[in-house]
Amino acid sequence: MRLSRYFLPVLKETPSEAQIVSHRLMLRAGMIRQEAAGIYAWLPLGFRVLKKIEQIVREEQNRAGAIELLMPTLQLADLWRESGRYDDYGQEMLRITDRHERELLYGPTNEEMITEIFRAYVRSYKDLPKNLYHIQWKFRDEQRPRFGVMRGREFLMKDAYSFDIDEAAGRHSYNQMFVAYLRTFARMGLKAIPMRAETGPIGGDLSHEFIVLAETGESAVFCDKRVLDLPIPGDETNYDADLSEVVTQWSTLYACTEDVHDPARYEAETKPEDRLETRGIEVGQVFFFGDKYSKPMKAVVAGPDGAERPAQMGSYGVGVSRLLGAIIEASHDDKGIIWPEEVAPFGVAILSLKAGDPAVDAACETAYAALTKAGKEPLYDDTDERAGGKFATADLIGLPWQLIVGPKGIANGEVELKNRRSGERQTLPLDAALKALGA
Ligand code: 5CA
Repeated sequence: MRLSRYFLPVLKETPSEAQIVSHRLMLRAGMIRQEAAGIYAWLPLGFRVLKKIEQIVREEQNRAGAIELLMPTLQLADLWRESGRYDDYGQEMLRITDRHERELLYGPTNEEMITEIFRAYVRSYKDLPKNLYHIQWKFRDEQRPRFGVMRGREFLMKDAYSFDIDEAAGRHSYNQMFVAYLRTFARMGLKAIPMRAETGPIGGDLSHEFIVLAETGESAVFCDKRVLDLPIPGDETNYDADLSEVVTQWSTLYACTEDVHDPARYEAETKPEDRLETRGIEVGQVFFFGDKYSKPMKAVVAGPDGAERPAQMGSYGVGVSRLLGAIIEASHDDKGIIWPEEVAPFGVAILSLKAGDPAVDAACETAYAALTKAGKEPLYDDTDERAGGKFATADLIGLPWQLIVGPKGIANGEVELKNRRSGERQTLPLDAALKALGA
């Protein structure tokens, strides 16, 4: 992409309404624009990162055996009356009436709808297990939308729903998602710790929140810090095998959010030098709730004995749009964002220090073509802005690499390559720089 043709409305000033660094940086880097409290337009740069995050989530869901579909944002109120949650949900639910006076709502979650779909088609244990997911916008009329995309009212969630014949099989589905989450967040460069959690309006008695440690997080957390060094399951993970060992390993050391924190247990189970008390951002939550929805909604399946029983269910959410904020909280400096390679909106910034200079233009064009061809998604700053402004923008938007092309260097056939994270700079021939970037 050539910056002269792109839409990157960076802000020079720090927006005063933003209280935390990720919100400030997302506004300054021209990634999002607030359209109403807790409701954002995703500007091109923010949208690219959102799509990268979504794709990682999708790949890891698919790898774990979940199947993607897409449900609508609007749901019938009557469906929610079947589970009894229409009245329970309260003011967080956005209720809408259509021209025929039918009551609708903008979905805050999809347990009811997926259960309705499941019961329409599945009758037998032979069709189980099934895990269905979608990546769709949700609406929760949060009392205090804040921190930008971190606590929005409209936000993008991946939500998966598992159906099994009995509790043991249901736990295996839970474990599959647990392991998939460990891998998903690690691929984004995050350390997300599973912590025992309350189940709130979703229900059930088994649940873990996946928490990224950050001082600006909304929940206080207490954990044994050895949990930070546990290994992430690798590419070779077999999701059909028994995963309970991995889940046990990750859920044995003390790790709790304040809602379920038990000071006496904490003291008994941790050594003083291992205690870590900080704050965290919840980027995902998994639930196992058995027949909470399948029973009232009559989603029953026949077992091998012919007898019908309600399916055993779990649900598994990832805050896709919240993850942008969480990643920035975990990875930035005083100059701006530092994107992990896997989610960076572009792979490399090509900074032309003298647009219009034939030798500089030629070198930049060569680099742009080679990097594009190699799939490195370069963002070529071909504007006539002064060098200082280009450096500041490049640091602010945080692409992993900067390829700096100036007239003096090019006279010697050389360019500069800067790593955004380490700040390390190397002067080297253009060919060598392109090679180092994988082109
Ligand atoms: N149905 C279940 C799992 S599919 C569910 O809704 N779980 S949840 O309530 O925990 O939400 C899933 C994830 O969505 C949370 O872990 C969080 O990362 C994200 N999330 C929840 N509320 C918001 C919000 N207001 N803004 C941004 N992300 C949110």
